[in-house]
Amino acid sequence: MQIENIKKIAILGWGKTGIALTNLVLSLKKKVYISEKRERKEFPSFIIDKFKDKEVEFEFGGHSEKFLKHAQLIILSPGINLKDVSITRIVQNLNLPYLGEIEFCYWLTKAKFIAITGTNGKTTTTFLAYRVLKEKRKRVFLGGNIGIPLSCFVLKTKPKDLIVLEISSFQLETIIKFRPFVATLLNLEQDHLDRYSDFRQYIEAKLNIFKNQREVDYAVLNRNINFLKELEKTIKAKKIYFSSSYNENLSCVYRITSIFGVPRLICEKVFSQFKGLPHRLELVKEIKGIKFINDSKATNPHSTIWALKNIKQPLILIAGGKDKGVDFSAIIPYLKKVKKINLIGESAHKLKKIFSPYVYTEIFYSLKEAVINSFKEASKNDVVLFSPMCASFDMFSNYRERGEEFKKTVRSLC
Ligand code: UMA
Repeated sequence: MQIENIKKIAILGWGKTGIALTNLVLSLKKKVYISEKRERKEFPSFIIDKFKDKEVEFEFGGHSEKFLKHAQLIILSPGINLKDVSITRIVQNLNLPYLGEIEFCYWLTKAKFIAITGTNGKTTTTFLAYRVLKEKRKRVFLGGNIGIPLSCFVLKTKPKDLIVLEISSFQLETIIKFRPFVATLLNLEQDHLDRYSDFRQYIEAKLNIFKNQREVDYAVLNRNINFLKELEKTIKAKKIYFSSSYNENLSCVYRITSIFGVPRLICEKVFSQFKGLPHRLELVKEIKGIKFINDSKATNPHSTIWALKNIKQPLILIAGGKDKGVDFSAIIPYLKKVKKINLIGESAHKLKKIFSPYVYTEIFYSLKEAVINSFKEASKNDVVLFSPMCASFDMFSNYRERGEEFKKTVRSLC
């Protein structure tokens, strides 16, 4: 498939990725067809009009063969689930080539990719690897699942540049030739089991990160991962290991950046200046000796375990959200410091059943109510930790919006 021969491209899903892709495809002087399941009224008219002026065609309220048949290639947003029968039927019936945003962008650059995946800690690791490399080299780009679509900047990159990319299992499902120079697997825990039929399928998607690598490339691996022996056999790239006995994210950054000859001292300088990222164990405020911590990015139980391991004080935990079908009982051994769990969202009743034999739990109908009650119940030197262990989509558009709501409520408390 030669990009020069493709004149008409359909983009499925018009979120952050879809919008960035639209701009990219237009700048390549190709005709764009947007197909989006949400209704037209959910998008501001001025944005639609702006793209209509550029002859972009739209289909809202679902995806149809009739509309998509005009295209020669389909690019899928990461949120599009290829196991959704309505999508597979269209793709099969039309017999059109399809791929994801990462693969499409990969065609357009010769820069070297440092791709980082894993269940937890990938945003922090990606960000720190970027910051450290930036100390040594001028032209380093940051993007991917971290919230900056690759489509936004790929055309600015040159062959000697580095792209540090956080890459999710969703994005890895639709790669074909994408070949990172450095591929990193941080860890693997149960997640997204609402999209994958079992843990194995989720692992398979993640391992795609290594599939096109060659002997000259690098695979950065966690020595403490469960099935390391099995994994090693399938990897052609040079293997470099880090351990999770010390801080997993930092150990990994040392290893990634050592490939580019960055001295440890530079890493240490960057780590010491790093104040953490928003929505990840973020201290929002201390009121009457009670610390409020926003960990809205914790969208699975293992991420919440990380938070519980890192907080030493007694705490009230606020949790719950959209259930992704994962096993929550992994949290139980870490509940010793937890005085109470205040639950919200779609999974609240399920979580109550699991945790109430071990700790007092209560259900609230909004995050605001849960925060206000946690404040009433907490004592001096306690922590109120918002670490939902679930996705946000039952009550919010994303984890950032959820975290902002937590922070807003906390700030209004006194
Ligand atoms: N849509 C359809 N049809 C469908 C499904 C969705 O039209 O069948 C539409 C939705 O109505 C919506 C759009 O597609 O308008 C959303 O697309 P998307 O879900 O791919 O989301 P984007 O806004 O493009 O954001 C994506 C990532 N989201 C997901 O993978 C779900 C963002 O990661 C990422 O930051 C962004 O691209 C830029 O690369 C978020 C995430 O939750 C943070 N990622 C998961 C995680 O980290 O666990 C994987």
